[in-house]
Amino acid sequence: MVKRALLSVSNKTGIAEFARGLESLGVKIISTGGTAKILRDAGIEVTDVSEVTGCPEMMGGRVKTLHPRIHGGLLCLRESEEQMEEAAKEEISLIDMVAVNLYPFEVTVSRKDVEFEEAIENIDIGGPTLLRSAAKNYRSVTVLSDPSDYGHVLKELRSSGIISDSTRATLAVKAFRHTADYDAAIDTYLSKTLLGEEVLRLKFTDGMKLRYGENWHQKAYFYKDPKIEGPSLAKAAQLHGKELSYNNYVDADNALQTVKELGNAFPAVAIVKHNNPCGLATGSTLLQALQAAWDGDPISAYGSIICTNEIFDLEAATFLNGKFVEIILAPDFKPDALEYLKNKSENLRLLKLPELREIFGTEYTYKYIIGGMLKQSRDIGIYEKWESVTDAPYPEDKRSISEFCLKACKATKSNAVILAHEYESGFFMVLAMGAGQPNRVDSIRKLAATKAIENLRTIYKREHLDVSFEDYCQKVMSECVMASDAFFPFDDSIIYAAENNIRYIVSPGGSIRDGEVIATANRLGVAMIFTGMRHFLH
Ligand code: 93A
Repeated sequence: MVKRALLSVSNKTGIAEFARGLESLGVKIISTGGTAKILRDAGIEVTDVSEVTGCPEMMGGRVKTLHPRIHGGLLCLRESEEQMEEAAKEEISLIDMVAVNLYPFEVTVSRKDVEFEEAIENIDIGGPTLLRSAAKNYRSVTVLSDPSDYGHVLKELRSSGIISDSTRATLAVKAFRHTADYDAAIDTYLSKTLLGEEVLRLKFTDGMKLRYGENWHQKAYFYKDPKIEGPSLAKAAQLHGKELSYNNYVDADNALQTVKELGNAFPAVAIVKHNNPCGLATGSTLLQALQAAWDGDPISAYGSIICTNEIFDLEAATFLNGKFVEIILAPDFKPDALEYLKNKSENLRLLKLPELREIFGTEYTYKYIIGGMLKQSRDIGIYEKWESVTDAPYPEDKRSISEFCLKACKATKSNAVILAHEYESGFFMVLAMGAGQPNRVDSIRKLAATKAIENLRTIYKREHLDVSFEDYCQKVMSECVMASDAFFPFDDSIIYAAENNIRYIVSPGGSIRDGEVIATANRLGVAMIFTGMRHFLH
């Protein structure tokens, strides 16, 4: 039975309707100053807290409800004869329901112009105390800390005359979580303003057990960040296929981040394998971009994760006939493509993420190492300057492909070297990449350059071109752009690049041997840009 309810809210949304509903069920209402006024104005009968306590609200409103007549009424154990006698002796009436929402501390301190005094006055003391007292005694008291709960609580009360044990328990946990978050926000603010300390507090909810971790013998979970804004795997809806694995999350996140780099101007496709975009391309259609991305590394694309900024259509779906992929992540799927892909394999995971075309809301990334957490701002941007450093001028019409190449480079594990090819006017593809090598020369010589030639051979055979393979290869390589994620420590990388007919190179620069590197580029007729921005990715 709910006989008396205390309502004290900062956010007055819906409070009059809620109080009216309670009144109609015979519940007596007690309220603090501002809330009482709103209720009276709405024609609801209210007893002031000061009448209950026998004390006026004092200290400029800092002390309103902090009184034994209130907290005794909330905390008294109904099943304890002794406590009930004590309550009667002290003229404490029981309170069965509390609806409180707190001074808006977090909103206040998020304002740039907030004064310290204003922040302090927005630390609610009485409100959290009410919530905690009510939540502690949840077996007898119903606690509402969120206006979105008014409706269903009233409904329950109307239909059954009581609030069920499970509703009270759920609301109590919610109230404690709310006060914990509230205190955490105060700690964060005061640590910074009073002590100059930054508190790293990350809150993840909805922990979901995964089948296994990176390997079968490892346990794994996925925790969602409830505060995330913009595109994120946490928001993707799975339309079909097997449950996502730990590695799927890692790779799909890379694919998402990589595609986001390319913007929304054209269809773009990233094909990710082992946390590297082995294929990346733009195209005039999704199919064209998909084919070009696939051509970047057809071998690695087996069992890969595909992400695109385009709605997945039937043409693209048909292209995947006979090809094994793990995940397709897209803003949406055309109905016929969805049907086709569902029939293709019962395991193929299809993820729909309408937010995929929106801007990322994430400012920082985190990495746990044993004993601590690393935090850094996201790697945003591709270059700080565009400085042509060689005798051979860097043509302005190579700027777009170079930017594409840098974007691919920054999504690829270090040491990363990317070769990009303008396969059709205005559309680019990763021709090959060298990733994850502990030295840069191997990324070029043993991987990127070798793989580029292999990939060109496949394309050459398929396209039945009218020139010799050597001529085709030389033409493509001499027009392509090579990007390096960090500076060249020696000039050997330039030599290997030139040996493979590469004539355009973008690198951050900044090595103590830059002079030597530039001199070698000049000697070999290579044009080079220094960007001033490194893109290590570990
Ligand atoms: O200043 S307080 O920390 N001291 C109190 O005793 C107290 N009791 C309730 N703030 C207190 N409240 C808060 O007042 C509630 O959490 C609510 O946010 C607000 C409602 O005040 P009013 O009804 O006067 O607008």
